[in-house]
Amino acid sequence: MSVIDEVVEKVRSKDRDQPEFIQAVTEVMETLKPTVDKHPEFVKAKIYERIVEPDRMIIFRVPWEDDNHEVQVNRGFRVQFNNAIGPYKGGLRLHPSVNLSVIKFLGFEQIFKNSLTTLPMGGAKGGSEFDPKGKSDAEVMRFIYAFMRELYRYIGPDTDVPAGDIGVGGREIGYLFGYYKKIVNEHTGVLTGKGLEYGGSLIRPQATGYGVAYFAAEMLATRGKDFASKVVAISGSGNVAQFAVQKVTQLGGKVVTLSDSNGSIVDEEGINAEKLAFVMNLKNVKRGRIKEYVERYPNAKYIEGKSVWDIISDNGMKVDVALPCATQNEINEFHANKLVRNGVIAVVEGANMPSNLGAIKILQANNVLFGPAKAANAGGVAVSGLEMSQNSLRLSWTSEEVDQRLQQIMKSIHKASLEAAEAYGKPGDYLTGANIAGFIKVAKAMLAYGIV
Ligand code: NDP
Ligand code: 2IT
Repeated sequence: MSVIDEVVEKVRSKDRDQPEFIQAVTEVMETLKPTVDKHPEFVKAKIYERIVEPDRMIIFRVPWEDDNHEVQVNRGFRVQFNNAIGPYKGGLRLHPSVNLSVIKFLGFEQIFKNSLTTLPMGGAKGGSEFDPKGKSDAEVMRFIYAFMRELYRYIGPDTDVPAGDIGVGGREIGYLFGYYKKIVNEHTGVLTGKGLEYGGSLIRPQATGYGVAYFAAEMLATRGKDFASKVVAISGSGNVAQFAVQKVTQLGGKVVTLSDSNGSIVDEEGINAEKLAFVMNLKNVKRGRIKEYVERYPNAKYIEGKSVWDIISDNGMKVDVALPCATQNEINEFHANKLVRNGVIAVVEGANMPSNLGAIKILQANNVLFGPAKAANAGGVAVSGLEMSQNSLRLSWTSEEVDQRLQQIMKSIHKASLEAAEAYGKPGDYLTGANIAGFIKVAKAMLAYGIV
């Protein structure tokens, strides 16, 4: 049995109640196989065994009072996975599906993603099964204060710097930062995704979605193609999806789908800038549902209970590029086969782990350009890294400057992924390339520290 198989086996048996974490470990470890022969020093120092074990996992009670003065209790998580190359860094997710397995998978992925950005950031993730949907602003604020009342002792600008993820946007970061500042009495860059008035970076809200589009454009260019006149399917309708729509549209593509956890819309005429402004107001200000899109734009269709990938599969809808931007495991083998049959050119992941292992294999076997999450959606955390730099410098850069750096970083991740894939015998395989390129830097740093 190879050292990689042994590590995966050990995780399967030790963490058998953590399917998402096992999935992420399997995906990464399988692709690291070519590193084993080239780096006997990693094997000897048991780097593969060590990297799947988090530095620490913090789980805590979050008691708060709802608007009816009833006490509610949620569970908070922060998994500080690896700080070999920089302070822990990664988002906070508020969604009913959050559990230890989900946070561990996200924290594990974040190690390699952050390494790929070229910036000095370790990997972490946190969150709670608290559901912000249907809660008043006051309830969200009281929950967040209670969450930070415990989290504050484990984080800091040189220790661990959380940010947003599903269910955590500008409003939540404001409450988190405000409460941290109050109890620690320090105005420091302890969170990213902050408002511009109190240390945030221009382009951070846009960064993940823009980065996905930039990365996809780089991938298309390797086949002499671009976004012009391409039909693009995007899932989700949150932060990542919204700015992916914006950039893809600016690059000449036509986005025809969006979704939320209740259903999906198809707009064959394309979601143009005006329609996107409607979606942004609907989701970010009114906190409404995507089905309201068809009340405003009756030529579009809303399909309740179906994902974007279900609809494409059921109707034989032809799309050139697919950008899953909602959540994990949206695209399964069935969807992947249908996408292939309908002639998809590229599947580029905006969400974290939106394609399951079988789906990835099918897409790659059929020569579809497959852009893995940790490379394609790294623009968000990359600009978080730039926000940290600006906070340390006590300066702020212009949008042009940050966007320029974001574009450079996405280009460099694309190049590093292709080069590593080539060097380790898997030319054109972005998944293998991204995993190896991200891993090598972290592994070398771990090696330098000895056995800690
Ligand atoms: P948001 O909360 O802004 O939006 C999430 C979107 O996905 C919403 O439309 C939501 O629908 C939908 N969604 C969430 N969970 C499910 C589910 N279980 N089934 C179907 N739809 C679902 O989050 P983000 O846009 O920030 O995050 C989207 C993805 O991108 C996540 O995988 C996240 O980890 C990843 N990501 C985010 C980054 C960031 O900077 N924000 C950076 C890199 C990756 P509803 O409104 O019904 O909840
Ligand atoms: O998955 C991710 O990379 C994020 N949610 C962004 C993390 C960050 O620290 O900006």
